[in-house]
Amino acid sequence: MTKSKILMLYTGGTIGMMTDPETGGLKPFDFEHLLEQIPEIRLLDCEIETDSLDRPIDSSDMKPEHWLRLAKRVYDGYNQYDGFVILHGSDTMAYSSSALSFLIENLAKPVVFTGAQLPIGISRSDARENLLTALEIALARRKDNLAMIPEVAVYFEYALFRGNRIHKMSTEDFEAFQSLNYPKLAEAGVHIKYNHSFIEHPTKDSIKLYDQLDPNIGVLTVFPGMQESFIKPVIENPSIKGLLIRTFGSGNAPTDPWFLETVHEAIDRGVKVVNISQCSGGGVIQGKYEASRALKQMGVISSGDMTFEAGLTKMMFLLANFPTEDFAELYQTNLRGELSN
Ligand code: ASN
Repeated sequence: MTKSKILMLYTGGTIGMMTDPETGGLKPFDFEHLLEQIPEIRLLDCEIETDSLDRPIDSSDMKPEHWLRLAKRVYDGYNQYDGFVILHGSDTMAYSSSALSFLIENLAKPVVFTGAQLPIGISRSDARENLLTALEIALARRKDNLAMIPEVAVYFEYALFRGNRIHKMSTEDFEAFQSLNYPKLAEAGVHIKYNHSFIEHPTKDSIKLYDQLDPNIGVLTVFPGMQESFIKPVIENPSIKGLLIRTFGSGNAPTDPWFLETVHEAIDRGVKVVNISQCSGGGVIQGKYEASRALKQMGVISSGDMTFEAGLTKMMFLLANFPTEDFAELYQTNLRGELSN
């Protein structure tokens, strides 16, 4: 029997960082260094091939161009490998895992993101467990030999999540991520227990790669006391095609007439305006309170229970790849498990 093959892609992040002796700050180090620290990888019954960004980065420097490159690398290697593990900084991992979930349609193999809160070289690091279990998950098969996780997922601190359902909640806990609106796909203890009914079914349709994202979007976080002079220019910016308004609670916003009028004008100009909550759990229900009724009436689109990261990357994805289709309808359709019906 031939051994399963995994492609491990290294983008950077704390997992492979070392302290720069000159500045005292943590900075990404090369992949060889990281692999040397985990000799246990060789004990796994599989072949692992590796690839890395030319220059590993702190994930704060992740851009849509990187997401397109990662998605293309998965697509190009799709027939050659049984699964993919992407090592990534935790700061923007939720954006990258969401973006990849949209860019690759009909995925039937695992794409598992992981990283760490402490660098691999530190004795208390969470990197070793995260990486080894992510590899095991990428290798896991069901009884019928299909991949156990045919989706983009994130493994961190004994839990596997759907990639477009997570949010980084803590800079301090090893349990950095949570998925408040969707159950964990698996939990790792002595055994890895898969939550079968919440895992996507592998599809028989062939995989499809989308190769565009439109970053011409704006984000506006509403706050008590926001001033017209600062906020209006953001909404009136002529180059934005989409605007995400981060609202309070279940989609509520200040009802000042200048604010509502400016949003209304943006919609009239053709800007796709989405209502997305500042809360991590629950979602937007426009019209539940008077404070969101006007937004609903003027055509602001509800993000439902999507995370901010999924809502933002979905907007970039739809604007670029479906410019002539009904944005509101597609945005409010569950495309990759990112939205509850
Ligand atoms: N700044 C790091 C990054 O996102 C944080 C981490 O990986 N824990 O690249």
